[in-house]
Amino acid sequence: MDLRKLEATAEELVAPGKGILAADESHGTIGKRFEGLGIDSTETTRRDYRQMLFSTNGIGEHLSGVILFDETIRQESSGGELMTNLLKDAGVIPGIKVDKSAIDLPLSPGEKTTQGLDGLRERLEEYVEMGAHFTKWRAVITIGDGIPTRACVEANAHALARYAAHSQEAGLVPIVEPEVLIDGDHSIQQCYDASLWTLNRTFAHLYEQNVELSGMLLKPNMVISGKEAAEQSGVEEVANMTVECLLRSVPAAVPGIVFLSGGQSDLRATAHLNAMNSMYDGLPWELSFSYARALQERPMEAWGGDNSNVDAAQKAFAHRLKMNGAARSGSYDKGMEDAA
Ligand code: 5MM
Repeated sequence: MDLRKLEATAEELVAPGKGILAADESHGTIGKRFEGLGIDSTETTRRDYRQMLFSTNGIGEHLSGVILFDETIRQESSGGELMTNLLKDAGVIPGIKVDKSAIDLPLSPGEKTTQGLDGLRERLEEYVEMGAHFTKWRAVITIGDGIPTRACVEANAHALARYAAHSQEAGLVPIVEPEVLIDGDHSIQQCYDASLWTLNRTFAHLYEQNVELSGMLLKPNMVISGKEAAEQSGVEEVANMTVECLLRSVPAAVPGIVFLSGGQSDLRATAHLNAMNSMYDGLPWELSFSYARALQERPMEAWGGDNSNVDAAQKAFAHRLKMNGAARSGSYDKGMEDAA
């Protein structure tokens, strides 16, 4: 394992003013997002949509990397160029989602575990050949009546660590994503407790599997109240509770934390990241983004399945990238939204 190379890639992914686009929706997930807008999900529409994102002018200014889905890393653009080359031409690093999705955890109603470890070594070798430099694996933790259970937290933390070790062995930076879901009516304190537990156990397993912390990135949820909670957390409260939770669980050797947006509105996801970066100085890790919905919601809506809307969609995408690029240094202001 070339640790220096892993560290250099991880550092590039959290370079100042830049973040990651998660464009790794499985067929089921992108199908759901397209369906909500009346767009058919076919190999061609998925390609056209992602091609629109990747060929947006100047994306390299605020985008360090893109997480791809298996279909996309093998796909060519309508002009016959590999999709990964569109990214490379823009100065953006291609990465790949390598989990094979979350399934029900046996004997643990309401909980999930993530599959995909079998055959992972061989799949990673192929992704290296195809030009990937980093990988991602998502684990799902649900808050509810009596859950999460120890069985769920341990199973997911163990799988994340096994995946991360495989990824580093292959020379690919792992992005370890333990997501405590926003779904439910739980309080922000319950989210804090579940996140702290999950993160501490995840780092214990990463240590046991010999994962080099300086050659990985963490992709966690923010600490936030449940979507259906009567009392909704404020921006400063989310920033505070999130950073305090991370300070108590994420070793300083980890170069960066790239948040998922998890179903927050795009403006809230930007405001929360901005608040963390403006309220805290001298944190041991970079605080950045690896959003899917919070970057894609508006461009997807503007595109609407019609390639004659590409200009408007790319404008919406470039704008969200610029806003989150500013949030990286705490220099975002809501007034910047209207200046577009
Ligand atoms: C939580 O999902 C990840 C981040 O997206 P959001 O910012 O929208 O929360 C995302 O990378 C996710 O892993 C992909 O969308 C793929 O999910 P599926 O369920 O299709 O594997």
